[in-house]
Amino acid sequence: MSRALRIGSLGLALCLALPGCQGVQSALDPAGHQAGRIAGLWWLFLGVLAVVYLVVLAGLLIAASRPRRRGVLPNGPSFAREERIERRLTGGLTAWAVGTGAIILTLTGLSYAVDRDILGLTDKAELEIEVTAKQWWWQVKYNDPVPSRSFETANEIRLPVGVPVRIVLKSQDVIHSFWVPNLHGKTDLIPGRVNETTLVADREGRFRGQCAEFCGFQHANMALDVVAMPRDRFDAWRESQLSPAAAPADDLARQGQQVFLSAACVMCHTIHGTTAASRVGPDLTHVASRPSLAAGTLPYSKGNLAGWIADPQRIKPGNQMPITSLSPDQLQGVVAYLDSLK
Ligand code: HEC
Ligand SMILES: [Cu+2]
Repeated sequence: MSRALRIGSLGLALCLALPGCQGVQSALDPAGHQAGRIAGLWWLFLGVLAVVYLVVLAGLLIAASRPRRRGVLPNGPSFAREERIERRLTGGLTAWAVGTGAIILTLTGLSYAVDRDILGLTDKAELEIEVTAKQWWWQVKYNDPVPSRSFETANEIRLPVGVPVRIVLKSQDVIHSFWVPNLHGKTDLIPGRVNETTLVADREGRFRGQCAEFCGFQHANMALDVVAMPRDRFDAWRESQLSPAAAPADDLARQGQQVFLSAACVMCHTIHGTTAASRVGPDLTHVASRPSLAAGTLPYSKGNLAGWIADPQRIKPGNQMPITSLSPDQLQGVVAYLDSLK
């Protein structure tokens, strides 16, 4: 056992020494209770199975390197000697079988215990966030018992540190899978079915997640971030998201708002405080406060926003947003308007 642990910690040390192993997206850098239990189990499996592997290999090497006995034993066949060898072999094989059984049973029992422990958080959730997967982005709704205090964002989940949050998982089209490795294992999102998982973050940070079930052409561009923040900052953020969109502050943005509300954009997007109230695409009420566009495809910047609106199909071919033909002036206005929606 101590040997397994030593091998485990050697692996961990090696892993942490490699750039990219710790940091943004790794099941081996747990930031939440469940991910911690899963990582612990993973290291234990690795350690135990590595020892088993080495023992089997050593046995194989010893057996292969022993000279083969040829012909009759020097002293001639001896019944007592055969019997001794037979007894030793039987003892050895029995110990091996019992050992294998014990290891398998222990690992199974521990997996079960970890599973129970992880599920035990379900009843403790204090907040509820509904995540609907779509080809190829995540709609994120913060449900509140008071409907007017519910709001919607996209491709980013914010949580208060230390508070278990129930994540209700739905899919609109095909099977997707919700996976934020630093916080928890995977849960599938299945059309016509509601699944649930619970997330809790033990420390502040931004943890990258992604769709973990191949769901079509742009599956790889279906990322989401989980941002864990202190409770007071989370509450302040929540209040800011609840406010309707900022009114355009200058002529360019005002002209941009007009274009947005008269072009096709209004058929698919919501901006609270305006007449745009469609839910085909992401809610844009506070789009400029998000770190990325189109589910992690582009980092948020004014230039990328313009590039996306000008030709979303070049940036993320096959996605559900068509090209809307806008004149350069109209595009400039729309970008100025959306960029003011902090
Ligand atoms: C047919 C529906 C449709 C129309 C019309 C449409 N969009 Fe979209 N839009 C979408 C969908 C769907 C996405 C998400 C694409 C993805 O990430 O796969 C999206 C994404 C976006 C995003 C990125 C939001 C984010 O948080 O990632 C912006 C900004 C945007 N649209 C602006 C516009 C503007 C401006 C117009 C009008 C010129 C427009 N859209 C027209 C459906 C539409
Ligand atoms: Cu997906």
